[in-house]
Formats: sequence, C-alpha cells, structure tokens
Amino acid sequence: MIGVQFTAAAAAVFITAAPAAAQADFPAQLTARLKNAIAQAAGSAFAKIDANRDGMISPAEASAFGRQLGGRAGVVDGASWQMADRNRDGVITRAEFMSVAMNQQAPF
Ligand SMILES: [Ca+2]
Ligand SMILES: [Ca+2]
Repeated sequence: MIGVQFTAAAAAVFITAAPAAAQADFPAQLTARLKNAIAQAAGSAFAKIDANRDGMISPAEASAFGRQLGGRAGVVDGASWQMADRNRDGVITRAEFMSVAMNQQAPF
C-alpha cells in the first residue's frame, strides 16, 4: 500500500507540475523522474557505505553499514552481495551498485 500511495502522490505532483503538452508523454516522463530519484538515492547510499571513498564497497564496509542499520544482514547477506558483485572480484563498484539499484524498479 505504501508503494501505491507513493506512486499516486508522485503522479499527482508530476501532473500538477507538467505542462499540458507534456502529459501525453506522462508514463515515460514519470518513469524517467523516478529513475532519476532512485539514482540519486542510490548514489548517496553508495557514498555512505563507501567509507574510505575509494569508489568500491568492500565486504568490511558493507558489514559496517549493515551494523549501522541495526545489525541485520541487509546489504551484506550472501545473495545480495553475489547479485551486486557481478564480476565476482570481491568488491562492489559504483557501477555495480547502481546497476542493482536501477533494476529494482517499482512494479509498473
Ligand atoms: Ca571503499
Ligand atoms: Ca565487483
């Protein structure tokens, strides 16, 4: 329900802001806006997790971030890590991280 409410609110804001001529293109533009929002959120999340700012998330950094989230496995559970570390080199680059984030799209 939260997802539906968020989607409806985002749509309302977008429709209000969009010029009439742009509304025919509404689904594509909303998708682009949501992708942009997701990319920004993912980018700031990456910056938080990448504690030493070398552009890669190490397992230690992921574990430390997981502990900050209250000790749950979160980003460091094995399946998530393996999905994100696409080239299996033991670190998650920004590109790998963003790729995962952008593939977790809202179901519409
Ligand atoms: Ca790092
Ligand atoms: Ca990697």
